[in-house]
Amino acid sequence: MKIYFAGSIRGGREDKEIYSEMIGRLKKRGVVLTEHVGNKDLEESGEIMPDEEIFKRDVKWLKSADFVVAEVTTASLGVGYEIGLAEALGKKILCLHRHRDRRLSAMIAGNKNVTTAFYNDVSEALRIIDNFLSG
Ligand code: 6IA
Repeated sequence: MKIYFAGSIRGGREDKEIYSEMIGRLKKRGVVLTEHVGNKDLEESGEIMPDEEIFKRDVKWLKSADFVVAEVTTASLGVGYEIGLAEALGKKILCLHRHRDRRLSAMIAGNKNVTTAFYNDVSEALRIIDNFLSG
């Protein structure tokens, strides 16, 4: 099983520890194509790779993925783009959002092709991930 994990990079790295925990759980279930998103040393300035290469590589990975799991609490243009593309490609998509934080975009919350789940703490998010991958 190939899983594409999406999380904010240039949108802000406040939740990188949460991404890392989610990726750790996802790795028990399959191959995570985008492990770098949870890398704590990865900063907003970007990978040492031209943007065009990053874009091409990520689109190729997204096309090959069975599942897309996105943490969407921190708004990110890149993550929004990936979700839209994943929908167009007919992927199974789970978007996780922390309760009580900023309100989720209607373009995600109102989209019936996307499973949206709110969580209070990481352990709850990990349970949601397990259920989604098993369902
Ligand atoms: O707009 P954002 O940068 O927040 O978009 C984040 C999303 O786009 C993630 O889910 C990634 O899959 C993808 N993405 C954006 N930038 C990169 C990147 N280089 N490398 C890999 N995927 C990326 C910049 C990383 C750098 C900080 C070392």
